[in-house]
Amino acid sequence: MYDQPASCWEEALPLGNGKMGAMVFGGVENELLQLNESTLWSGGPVKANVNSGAKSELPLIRKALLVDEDYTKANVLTRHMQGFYSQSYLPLGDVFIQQDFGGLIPSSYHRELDLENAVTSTVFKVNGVIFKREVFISAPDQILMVKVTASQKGMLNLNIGARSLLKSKVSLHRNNEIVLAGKAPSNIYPVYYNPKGKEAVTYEDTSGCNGMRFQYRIRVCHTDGILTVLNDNQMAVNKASEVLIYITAATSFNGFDKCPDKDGKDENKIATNLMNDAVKKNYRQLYDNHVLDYHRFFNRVSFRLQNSINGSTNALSTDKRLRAYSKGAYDPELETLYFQFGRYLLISSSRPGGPPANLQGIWNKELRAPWSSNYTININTQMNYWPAEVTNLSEMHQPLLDFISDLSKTGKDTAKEFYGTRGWVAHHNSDLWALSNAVGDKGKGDPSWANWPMGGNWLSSHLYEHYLFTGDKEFLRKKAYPIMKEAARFTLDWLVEDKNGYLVTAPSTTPENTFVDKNGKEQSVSVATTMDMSVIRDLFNNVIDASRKLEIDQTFKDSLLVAYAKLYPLQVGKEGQLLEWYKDFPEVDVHHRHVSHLFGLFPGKEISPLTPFYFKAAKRTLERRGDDGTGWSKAWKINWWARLRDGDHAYRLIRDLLTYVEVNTPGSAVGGGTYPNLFDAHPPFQIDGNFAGTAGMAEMLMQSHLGYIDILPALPKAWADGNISGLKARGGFEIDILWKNGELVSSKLYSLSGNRCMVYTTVPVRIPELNITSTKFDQGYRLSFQTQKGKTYKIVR
Ligand code: FUC
Repeated sequence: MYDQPASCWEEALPLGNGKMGAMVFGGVENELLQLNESTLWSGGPVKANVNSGAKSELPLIRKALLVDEDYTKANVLTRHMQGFYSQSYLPLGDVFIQQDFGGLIPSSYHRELDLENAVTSTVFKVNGVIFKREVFISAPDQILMVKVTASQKGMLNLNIGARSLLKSKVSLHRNNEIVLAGKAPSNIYPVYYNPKGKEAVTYEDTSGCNGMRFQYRIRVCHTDGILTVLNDNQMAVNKASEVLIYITAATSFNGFDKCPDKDGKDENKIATNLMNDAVKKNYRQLYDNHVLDYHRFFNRVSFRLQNSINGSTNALSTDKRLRAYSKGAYDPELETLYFQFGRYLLISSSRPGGPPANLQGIWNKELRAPWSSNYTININTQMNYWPAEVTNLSEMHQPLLDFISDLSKTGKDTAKEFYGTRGWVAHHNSDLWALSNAVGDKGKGDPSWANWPMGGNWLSSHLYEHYLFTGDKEFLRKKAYPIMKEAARFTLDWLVEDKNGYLVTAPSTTPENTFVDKNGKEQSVSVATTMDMSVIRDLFNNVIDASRKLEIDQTFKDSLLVAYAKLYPLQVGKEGQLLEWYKDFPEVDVHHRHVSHLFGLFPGKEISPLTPFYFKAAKRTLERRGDDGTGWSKAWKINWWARLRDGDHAYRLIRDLLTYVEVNTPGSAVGGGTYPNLFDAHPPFQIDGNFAGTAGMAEMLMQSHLGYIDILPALPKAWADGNISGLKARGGFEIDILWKNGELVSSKLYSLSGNRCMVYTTVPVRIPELNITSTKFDQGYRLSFQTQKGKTYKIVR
């Protein structure tokens, strides 16, 4: 809730249905809806034969690394293995609604995003008339709806228009419809890359495929007012009491491998048909459809902490509340709001059939957005999906799983062309076109980020996790396993032996971090970083498990088991910390935002209380790294501290993540937090921190990665009383937890698949119905029992 219009984008409120996105500003005289369409990107399908010389560099790089230990030479040569940059996610355009009050200040003003129903409303009073605007974006009807009303008859006068940053034309149809139609650029360079003599944004195509077409349509109807056409891009409604504005959008995107221009879909037909279908329905019908659909997902989980159990007591607007919280105010309800906001954002930006949520979800206003608002798969894209399964939004994971399937196809060509291997590979960046090569425009990118061939391997774990949570064996057999297996096949070919007989990766980087070599020089390319080896162990484990579960591919599984035993293991350094590199190299920045070598602690499971030596080293690593970082870095740390079972430290990072960040703070590698609209601040805006914040809170309350359900593993003192319901655990369980005075009171467990269940608690518990009592185990108590599919089990003290 806010008591002023948004004065900038980071104060505006996001709406979305996975396909269309809108930022609603709530201006009194100038309302702005900044629109997005999730398939509107620059470029077209990835090119073939990108860098024919790449492969021949590999033996030279490996010699430089494994024989000569010449990291400078390896760095220079690794650059020769780069391809093109990814394309950019684009803004669609604006819809503006002007109401002229002669500059009068309204006597009351209020705007809000209602998370319970996914609707924004803006209400204000001028000259005794109450004006109200409600906006929502429906998934079932694929329509953005705006309803504007005045409390007195005929008092509504407004102008409506459209504009876009992209090459486009506005036209008026049938006197009540504005159509903005345009064309996306065929190439956009990332904002950090401006090669001399080349245009950063080009519409002209040089390679046989023009950029995609797009359009959005704004139709005004169901009004008692008078409609007039003002000029080419605006119309007016006068003397109305109510106006309904219907907005549809479409692009010609027709899949990652089809030219969106010559082989594109008919965007005009799509947007027109959607419009014609929607206008047959009135506001109430569309609203009811929307809310019914949204509730199906959002209402699965509820989370309450002490001060929200009896209803909200905080009357401050959200921005003021965030400021107060940053200064130390105790406000658990803001924390649960942040948790649910993350779930809301995932439902709004990632829907089955559409592309996955990108760096900004689906909300972007810039032609050249930070990091192209692309898929950065050395952490950010994966992070977006951390809350998907555990917070009971499995369906929203689907776009990522489909995207991985596309990537495995382009990645097959990249593996063959660049490395001469079987299987498929992806690096640190991708886009709508499932780009899989190392970026850098053939040598201009820094290998510390560009040349990281583990993106596909990491993403593959999402396929297996989806199976673990849903128990969907058909999905595992038909979709997940073949992709995971091909990633493992690439990896088997990619690994080489070092002089001690270990299997290592070379060249190898650890996302975006650098070390100091023996000549005192900063380096990034070396051998067998901990991140590489951890991701590979995770992948091999998953493929081995999956092959056992499916009872297939024994020979391949055995080859993985043999290779697994030879993988270069985790290393612990002089200070008791987990090493990030093959050797105990001095670090350039001990506080670096990436802590990739803790992959095995989270999201992986290699490091846990079951491996106390590494568990302790992981803790030491985090202590040395410190709590500061970008938004996503802090959010990752919540998850790590939860896995370290230190709820108070995890809580400290929640407080850090919810630090108010001033909107115009320059982009930075530290200083992350939260903007007034609760969007994560890298800074700048990047949505991953929101998602990982939500996932981290769930991880503090329940974990299930070690084959048992761990209830309240990292409950902070600040959350002494609370309840959560509807979390999901691996093995197919839904869980409700109620706790008081920092201790579990009761829990309900619903069995979705009829699997055996093991529960770990910090207090003794029992299941009266089954007449079983927990037994002491390690630091806590353990219950193990067979469940029946569709049955609920009540666990009590
Ligand atoms: C990685 C991170 C940056 C940023 C970018 C999108 O490169 O290191 O901090 O999040 O992705």
